[in-house]
Amino acid sequence: MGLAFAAQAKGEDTVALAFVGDGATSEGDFHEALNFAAVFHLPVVFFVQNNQYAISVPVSRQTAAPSLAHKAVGYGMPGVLVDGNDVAAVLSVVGEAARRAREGRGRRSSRRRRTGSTPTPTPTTPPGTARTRRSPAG
Ligand SMILES: Cc1ncc(C[n+]2csc(CCOP(=O)(O)OP(=O)(O)O)c2C)c(N)n1
Ligand SMILES: [Mg+2]
Repeated sequence: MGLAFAAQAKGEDTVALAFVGDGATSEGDFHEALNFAAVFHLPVVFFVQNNQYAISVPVSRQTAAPSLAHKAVGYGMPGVLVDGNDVAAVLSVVGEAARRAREGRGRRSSRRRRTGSTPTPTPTTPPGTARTRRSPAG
């Protein structure tokens, strides 16, 4: 987050990739980070590695959301569910997310330079799927 914030301030072409586990998405810090990143259009991609357990707590006991990707919607950012064992699919999804992250940074920067106004929210996009296995709370 800090890296992405600094890169944005310096106008660098950097995207931060943050890795967290499924259990981490149950913690408050995670939600604050997503909110901050979305509001300020930071060039950061949150990669949630869902191995179905937070130590011994199964995903079904961590969230009632249809998938962990749905958590992105509440922050106005796209969420994509992808099969982590499909390397090509992961590469494609992360590449696309990085491109979006860069564009978000660009929109905010150019708008600020022209008008100095507050950035408008990113449109809400329902979680997509990319060659994914279906699971109750993937
Ligand atoms: C609702 C909820 N609050 C708190 C916790 C506690 N918790 C949060 S992160 C974590 C352990 C880390 O889990 P994860 O990020 O999935 O890493 P892994 O254990 O898979 O390495 C635990 C036990 C929880 N599982 N569910
Ligand atoms: Mg886990």
